Amino acid sequence: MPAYDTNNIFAKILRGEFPCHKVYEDDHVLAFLDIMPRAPGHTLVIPKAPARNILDIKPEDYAHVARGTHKIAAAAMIAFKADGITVQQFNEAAGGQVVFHLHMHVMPRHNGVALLP
Ligand code: DGP
Repeated sequence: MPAYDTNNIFAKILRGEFPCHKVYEDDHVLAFLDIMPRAPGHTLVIPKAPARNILDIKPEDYAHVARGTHKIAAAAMIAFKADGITVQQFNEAAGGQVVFHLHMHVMPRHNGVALLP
């Protein structure tokens, strides 16, 4: 697996070099709106630790990502009056990953409404 690229777009967002619409931040994670939302409120949760994807991250850092994802999912249910939440995550190009800094997609869902492609 290739090494972590410190110039990926989410690393730049973490360093404040590129803007984002921030939803939540703590010492370990940042959550912000996806620039190409597949559902209203589509949010990405990323670790502050440099990790390419789930194959690369330390378990203790992944625990922070899980905690942040749990928090955002619960908040999105309320904020978007959702009927459910889809959590999705891709690893390496073969696994559908495009940006190579670990991120969890949190997508509020409503009955009868499909995700955008
Ligand atoms: P994937 O690695 O397949 O999960 O796709 C990357 C996702 O990240 C995709 O949903 C679009 C989103 N994205 C890409 N570039 C940016 C960006 O500069 N800002 C934000 N907020 N989202 C981005």
